[in-house]
Amino acid sequence: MNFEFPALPYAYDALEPHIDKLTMEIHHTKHHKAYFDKFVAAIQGTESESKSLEEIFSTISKAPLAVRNNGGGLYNHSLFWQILSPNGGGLPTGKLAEAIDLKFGSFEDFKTKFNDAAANRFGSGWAWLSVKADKSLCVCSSANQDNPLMDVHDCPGKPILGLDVWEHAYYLKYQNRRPDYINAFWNLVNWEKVSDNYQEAMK
Ligand code: MN3
Repeated sequence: MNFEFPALPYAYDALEPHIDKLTMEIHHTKHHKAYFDKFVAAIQGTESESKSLEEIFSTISKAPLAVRNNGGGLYNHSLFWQILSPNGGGLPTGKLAEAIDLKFGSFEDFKTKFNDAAANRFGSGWAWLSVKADKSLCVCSSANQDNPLMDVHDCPGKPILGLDVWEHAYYLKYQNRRPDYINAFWNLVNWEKVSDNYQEAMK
């Protein structure tokens, strides 16, 4: 079994005031942990046990819904914790900044597009910045715990930045004000990590 439940790379209160301690604690120890446990249970004794999440996602349309939902939940949150940081915010730099300008015109235009994807995702889901097969960038959103690595997704690619817009990600602090949570998110983005993800996806 090559799957593990990742520790949070910072303290539960480290993202205050933008994301509160209780939300982070419940999100990691209850929601993320439950996806992990249910995913492990769903693949036990199947050939998926020896595959990577990326491999599993590439044929997810043929997998049981429990694998899709919980495998997605495991992967998506593991990425999400990594691209947040108490020292985050600011602007991307280097090759990633160039690629964003090339694709979207400017960082502000990219941000508007990403915010729209996050705000307009009806119900539960995620907003993504991905690298497509042709190595260009793409902003999109997905329902539930789907992601751009899944063969069911309409904007396939390798996600390098993701935002959880399930109510469990923001409701305790922001209640129905999803746009306020989305705005606060930009103060936390770990652009160094997103740049690393970008370089990895460009290989
Ligand atoms: Mn979540």
